[in-house]
Amino acid sequence: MAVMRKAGVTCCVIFFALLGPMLWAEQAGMAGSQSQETAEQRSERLQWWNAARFGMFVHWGVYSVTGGEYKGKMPTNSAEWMMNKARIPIADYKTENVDKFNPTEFDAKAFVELAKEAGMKYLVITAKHHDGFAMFHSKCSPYNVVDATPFGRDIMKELADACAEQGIRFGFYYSQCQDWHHPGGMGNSWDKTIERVSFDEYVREKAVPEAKQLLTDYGPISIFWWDTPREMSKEAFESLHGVTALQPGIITNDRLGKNSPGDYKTFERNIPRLAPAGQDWEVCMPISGSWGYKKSDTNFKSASTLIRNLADIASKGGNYLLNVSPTGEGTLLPEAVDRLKAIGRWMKTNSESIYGTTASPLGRLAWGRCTKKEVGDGTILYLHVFDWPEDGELLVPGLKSQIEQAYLMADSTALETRRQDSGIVVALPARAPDSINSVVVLKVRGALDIEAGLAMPNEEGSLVLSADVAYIHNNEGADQARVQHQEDTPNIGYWTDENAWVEWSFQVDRPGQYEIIAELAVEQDSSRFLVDLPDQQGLVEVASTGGYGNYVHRSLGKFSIDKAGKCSLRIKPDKGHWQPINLRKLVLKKQ
Ligand code: FHN
Repeated sequence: MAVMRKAGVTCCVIFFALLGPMLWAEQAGMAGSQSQETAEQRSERLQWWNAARFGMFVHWGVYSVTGGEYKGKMPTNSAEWMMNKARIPIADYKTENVDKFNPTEFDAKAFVELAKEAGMKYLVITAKHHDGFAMFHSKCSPYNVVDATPFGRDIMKELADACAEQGIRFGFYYSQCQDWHHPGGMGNSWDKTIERVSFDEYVREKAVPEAKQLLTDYGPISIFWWDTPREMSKEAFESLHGVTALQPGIITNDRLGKNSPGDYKTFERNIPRLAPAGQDWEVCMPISGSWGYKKSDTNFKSASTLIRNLADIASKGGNYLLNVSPTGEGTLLPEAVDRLKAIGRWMKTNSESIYGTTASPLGRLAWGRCTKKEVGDGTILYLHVFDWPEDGELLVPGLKSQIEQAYLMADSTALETRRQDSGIVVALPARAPDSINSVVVLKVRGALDIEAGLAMPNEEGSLVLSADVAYIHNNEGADQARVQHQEDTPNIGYWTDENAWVEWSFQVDRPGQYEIIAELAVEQDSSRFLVDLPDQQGLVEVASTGGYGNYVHRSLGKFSIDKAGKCSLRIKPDKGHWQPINLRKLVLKKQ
């Protein structure tokens, strides 16, 4: 047995690591408009955003003239990175792209109409991307769409006006650190003609004045979407952060500075398997492979993927910011238009199951996803059925509540429900109304009564209790322990608090002896915890596995379970002998 050290040592290290973002958050709060905000005011400010669930992201810049191609070569990255990847000198970028940017087909009104038709409630567009080119009439740099291109129109103004007219919330993307054109901007290491000035000078001369202008001259701006945070001076950070105060009520993302949380967390391209605890969040994702228009990019996601992504994200309480890429003519490719229209058709029938919903109260659902709305003293559950059951029986596992009404969202057909031990069964018609995602509406009377997802034994009688189906008793987040992901696999981590414990409920078909094997990682020394089953408890000590990323399978011993039926297993830190562990799963092997 390894010599045990006081748990506090490891806890402190992790705790300090967690303090970083909090300090930045305080700093950010001091500099910004929302410094004195209460939790209630904050949730009011984000109310529209949380209800929206679906927005349009637009990456549009002068790189679209050549569709991401430079002198016959197509760099592998997203098209908006063409200047960087092909190491294009500023002078060449001007003649090849800026001087030729003339998207005469662009129609802001029609563009916003399409976003609206798709069911999107907000639109965020690249006012300036890393190439440093302003897609608006910048007052501080002639390197902008009005002064430097044959087009000569302020695209941001046209879109801001069209959004205001059509009731779509409008936001700007702004690349505050990378600017491959300004001599103080970050990122351009290839153009040796640049006579360097400091980053702070760039922030003073360009980034702050441009951000100010965007937040002053373009009407109500609902979102400011910073990108690619880098280390910067406190002055630079505060001056950039401070400008957002120009628009009271504005919402910002988490990409202004390193460790600056903004109002919400961003995920890029991928949907997290589990929602981040206690945070607002958004997934941004290109409709095809590239953010900016790229001629060679035919990698469009299917309408089915996009519709299911939207339901998946909403079922976890997040927003979907779906990116489109206008061409050099100012239009979207038919592939993108078709997909937006397909989403719009689905939303026409089903948007009630997306807008204003919150995360699913149910565990993992084999057939699809669930979103929820609280109405009066009841709850509506929207069951997003991706895989229509062949036997016509849809099991809502763990649901115990009384069902007031059940019907198909597509045509209001009433559906029969019945209760069984494992949950509520909804009787469905033979054919799914929608092959991609059919929504079944369940109106539940009174408070929701749900039994945490019951893990079921496999054919050999073994049970797998994974981190993502555990119930974490962490006093609503006050005690540290939560589900996180490493290499895309969930684990219960940040378990720095001896008061936090976890519990699984499962079904036992065959009572008897079970060996419990844990997949876990322990950073240092050893950690002791209680394995608590109804018929047997045992203190177990596990030695260090060499690091939080070093997962091993360790037997925790043999335990007996005397009765068949519902059972629960708890893992509780042994106070004073606890070192944080990362726990991926327990496997209960029938002996
Ligand atoms: O480098 C950019 C990229 O071009 C694109 O704008 C995405 C959108 O989230 N953000 C950056 C990478 O994180």
